[in-house]
Amino acid sequence: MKKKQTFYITTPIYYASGALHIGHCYTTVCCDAIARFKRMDGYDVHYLTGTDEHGQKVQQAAEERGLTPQAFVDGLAERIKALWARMDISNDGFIRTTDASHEKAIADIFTRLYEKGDIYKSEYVGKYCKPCESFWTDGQLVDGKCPDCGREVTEEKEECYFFRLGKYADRIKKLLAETDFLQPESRVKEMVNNFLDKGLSDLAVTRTSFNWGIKVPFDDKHVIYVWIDALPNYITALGYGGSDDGKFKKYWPCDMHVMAKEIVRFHSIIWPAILMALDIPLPKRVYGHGWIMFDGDKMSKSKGNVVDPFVLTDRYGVDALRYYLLSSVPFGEDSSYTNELLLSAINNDLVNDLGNLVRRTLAMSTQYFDGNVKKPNEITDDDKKFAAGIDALLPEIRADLDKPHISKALERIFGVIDLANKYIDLNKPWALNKTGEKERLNAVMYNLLEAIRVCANLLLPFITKYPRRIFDGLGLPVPDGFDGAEYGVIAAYKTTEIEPILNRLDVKKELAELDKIAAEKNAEAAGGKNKDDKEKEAVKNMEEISIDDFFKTELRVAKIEACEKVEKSKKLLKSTVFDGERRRTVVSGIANAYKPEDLVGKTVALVANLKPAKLCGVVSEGMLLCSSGADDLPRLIEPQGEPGDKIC
Ligand code: ME8
Repeated sequence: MKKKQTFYITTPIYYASGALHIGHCYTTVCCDAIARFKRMDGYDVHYLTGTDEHGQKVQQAAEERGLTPQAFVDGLAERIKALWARMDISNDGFIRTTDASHEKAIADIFTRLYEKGDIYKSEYVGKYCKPCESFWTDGQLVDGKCPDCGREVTEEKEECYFFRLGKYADRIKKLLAETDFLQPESRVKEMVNNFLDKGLSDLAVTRTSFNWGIKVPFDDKHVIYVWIDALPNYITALGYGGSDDGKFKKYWPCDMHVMAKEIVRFHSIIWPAILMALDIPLPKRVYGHGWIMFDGDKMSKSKGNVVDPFVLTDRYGVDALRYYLLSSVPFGEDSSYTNELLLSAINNDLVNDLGNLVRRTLAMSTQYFDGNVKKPNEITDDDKKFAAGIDALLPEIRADLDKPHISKALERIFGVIDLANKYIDLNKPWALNKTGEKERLNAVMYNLLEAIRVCANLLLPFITKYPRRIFDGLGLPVPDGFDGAEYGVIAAYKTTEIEPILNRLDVKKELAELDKIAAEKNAEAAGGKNKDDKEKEAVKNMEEISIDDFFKTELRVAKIEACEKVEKSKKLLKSTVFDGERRRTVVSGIANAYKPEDLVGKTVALVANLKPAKLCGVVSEGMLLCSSGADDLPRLIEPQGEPGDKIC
């Protein structure tokens, strides 16, 4: 048997710092459509996505919630996997940068680059914000101040390791200017004008100001910083640097790294330089698509202007959101999201054009032939033109997806759907039935069923549910490839009617509903139940528990005997509490609500059997229970009783 050609495609690994939104869905669904298409087209595909879980922001976010970074990212990774399951993402791999195999491979890569002289130790000089413990570049500062908290920054030095990016500048310039490595073309100009022509300085690749990350193996004061940890995920996920690198040998070099434009620089300059330094072949293509904008702004977790894909798919189904994302955003360009656009794509394309074509055709097939339609012996010249349009689809879409012009591919399929609807109006099957022209009526129905079949076949990579139902209606198995994606393949049909894709939506009512949901969310945010809460929800286990599970938690009355601020943290207080038997240290994220001196003497509810965890360098041996209301301020639960009393 001929060996299949491989095709390796990746999304960025998304930060595990909050819930993902339809911007992330966009990249992931685009890659999914390409991966599914290639699989059906005979390729041996590997589709990788995952999560970027290290770094200062994740550490801070976890601490603010009183969680260990690991517990925090574990919860988010599960939530992200649930989103991809919801969106019918067919990824073959899911890498987390906290995977032991990744961490080991990164430590080895770092050592190798150091031994080779491509990483060296020096001093980083930059603008530092003390309260945020962050270095910023001049470009990141806002009015010369810290972009996070708005405070003054000072020039500071920090010992760190550098990657010799400058050494590879010429090779990278050639790569970008002389090959089609980076696409679309407009991104090449951005990279050359904004970065390469200005000269590439060496890149700081370690930090000492936080510790949630992979330690430099030979200098554990240093944590390997962001890009050296994140970018090689594309090879460590294939086993590079591990004991089984079979997948690396099979799938590397990558065929297509896909991402939005803001991280094209890292993928088209830093990533090739790292690979050059490691003597690893370069990926074949880096594709930087545009942004989905919301109210004229890039949709982003931190700006809170996100649209929740769970809400949209709950209301309209996965096909609707996948179709909207794939059809309404020309790949490479920015595009605005509005509820109106989503609803009009659903009503016009899915319900009116596709849904009606299928409903009408299957209903007529039942009515006129009891579902039995045969391949005709003869078709007219106009039918032949119609059939030629169907036959042209597969090669055209294949070419579109290589670019990859996904919305164009869908436009072509919906073009044939439109022609088929017109074909019904032109050939008037009801009139042929009336005049008893059964043979012609059979030919017309067959042509329509063939158009529907080929379109449903070609839609399978893009929308995952309804095309499968169409095959039920056609009385055929769902194809796993495109072998039959041409006119005239089926000798005889036995059709049945199927449930519609969706009922036509009342746009006014839906807009009001979506506005209501948004208003509720905004009200929550204004009342303090903001995105942090959503993230907290994301990491909460929402399953019901049994009474036995509940009793696994040991709750005790305890007394706070001493309390002080945790150095280097704005949110954390460190209390010494007496639990009736012993004194223990408990760290709580309550400094925004209490002064340390106010807490001394308070009787509190203690989770006494919590596994100790290190928060901002302090080992916490329990947790103090709080309630939290609309103002989002924690209020300590103050039970009655004496230290040591059980709470149950
Ligand atoms: O940058 N429109 O992670 P991230 C379109 N961890 N795409 C969007 C989007 C929008 N409004 N918002 C997000 C990181 N995306 C790093 C990547 S890779 C080695 C490390 C998509 O969570 C788009 O693909 O900020 C973008 O590049 C990515 O999410 C950024 O995800």
